[in-house]
Amino acid sequence: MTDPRYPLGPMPQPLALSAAERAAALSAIRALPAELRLAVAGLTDTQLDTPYREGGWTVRQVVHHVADSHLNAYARTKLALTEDNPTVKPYHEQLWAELPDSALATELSLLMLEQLHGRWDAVLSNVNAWDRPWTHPQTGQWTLDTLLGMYAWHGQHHAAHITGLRKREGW
Ligand code: NI
Repeated sequence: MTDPRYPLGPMPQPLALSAAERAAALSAIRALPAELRLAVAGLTDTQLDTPYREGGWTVRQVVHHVADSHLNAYARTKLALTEDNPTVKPYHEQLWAELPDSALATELSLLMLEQLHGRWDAVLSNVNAWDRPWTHPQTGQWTLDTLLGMYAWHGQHHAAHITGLRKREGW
C-alpha cells in the first residue's frame, strides 16, 4: 500500500536535469492548469469539501493550495533569475490553506493558475542558466533545475490526490 499523501512518490530535488527531463517538466507545468480543471470538473460543493484522504485537505483546499504554492514558486523563479543566490521566504502552507480564501470557489484558483502558469511558462521557457542558485533557509542551496523538477512534480502530485479520490469514490 502506497502512502496516500504521496501517490506519485516523494518530491524530487534534482540539482541538475537533462535536456529531455527539463522539456518533460516544462510541459507538465504548462499542462497543469487544464489537468487540474479536468480533475475537479463536475464535482458538487459537497464533493469539493471532502478530504482527499482521512485527515487531509479537502479537494477545494488542494486546488487553492496549488495556487498558493505556485504563486510562491513563480516569485522564487524570478528572484533566482534576478538576484545572486537569493534566500527565499518560506510560508506555512497549512495555515495558508486555513485562511478564508481557501473556502472560495475553485474557479478563482483555476483562473489564477491559468494566468500565472502562462507568465511562469514564458519565464521558464527562456531560462539559459538552469544552475542559477537560490537558497531555502531550512533546506539549503538549490538550483533552478531543482525548482523546475519540484514544481512539475508538485502540480501532478496534487492532481493525483483529486483523481485518486474520484476513482476510489466512483465520482
Ligand atoms: Ni503541495
